[in-house]
Amino acid sequence: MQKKPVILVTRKLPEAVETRLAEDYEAHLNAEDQIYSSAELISLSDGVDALLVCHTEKMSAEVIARLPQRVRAIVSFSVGYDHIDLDAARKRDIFVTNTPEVLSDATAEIAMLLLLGAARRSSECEQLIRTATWADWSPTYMLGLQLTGKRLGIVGMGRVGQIVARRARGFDMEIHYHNRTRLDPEREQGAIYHEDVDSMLPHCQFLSINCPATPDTHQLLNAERIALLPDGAVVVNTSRGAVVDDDALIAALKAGKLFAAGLDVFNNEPDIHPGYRELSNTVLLPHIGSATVETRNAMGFRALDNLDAIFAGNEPRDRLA
Ligand code: 8YV
Repeated sequence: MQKKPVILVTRKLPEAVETRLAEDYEAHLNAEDQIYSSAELISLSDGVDALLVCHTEKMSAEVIARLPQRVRAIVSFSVGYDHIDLDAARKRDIFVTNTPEVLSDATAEIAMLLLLGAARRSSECEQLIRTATWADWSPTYMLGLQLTGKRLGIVGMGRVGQIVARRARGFDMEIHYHNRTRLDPEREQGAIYHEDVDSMLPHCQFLSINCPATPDTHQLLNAERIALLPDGAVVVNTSRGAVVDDDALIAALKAGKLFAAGLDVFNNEPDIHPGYRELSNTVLLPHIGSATVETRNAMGFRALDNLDAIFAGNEPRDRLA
């Protein structure tokens, strides 16, 4: 009988996914779910045919260069791939795959939650209840902003961005977007295209960041761009923290330039900029965009489909390198 490929699984995955992994592969699971250092990743890759990683594992050029020769694939349990140096993988002829599509709905739901939560001050309100400091009701108490009928700008009109647009249309929002390329009219669904982000920002009473983290989008939302937003705008981010300049966003939230922000992703997770915690006008979530049972199972199975294709000698569906 042919030997099963050996897979290093760097994080604990949903049970159904680990069950299939253990059936089809010699899977080295991480039952304790401890985060491996770069040195541990390299030493644990000894005798391994592929790595199944999450965004928590930084597969830098240095790490990839030091992986044992036997490693043929890095299969990521994520749509984002800013944690993997694709050029370094190509140089080593290592396959790299991600898990697009299956997490778009769940992530768009979190964007809606953040838009609503930031606009209606949900964290601040809940805090009042939890700390037993809710004193009274009054006509001017805890006033927020309404989404209905407002203008929403979307930076990055990929799969998630398009679903955010669809959901926001249900709130009668007018959709503006910036994307590297304009969508065809069928996918645009009446959304207003802006060739450059700076010309879109003055229209955005609400802004949703849905673009990937790349060198081009690094700190895209900086002090100059925040200044272009209308006073009292709301910003939400469900893509990557690297797209935002934390100091600039915190300063704008403190100064009242922005009404609120809703963030699911941060620079340097989980040791986020402490300034966010001190602000009452932030809704802060611990990177749970794709954290539903259905979606995490689907991400795992999609990663396994990619692995299966690679070890069957076929082109994996979600090949990045
Ligand atoms: C995942 C994400 O939970 O897929 C992504 O890119 O940001 C998250 O939704 C995470 O990356 C898992 O590795």
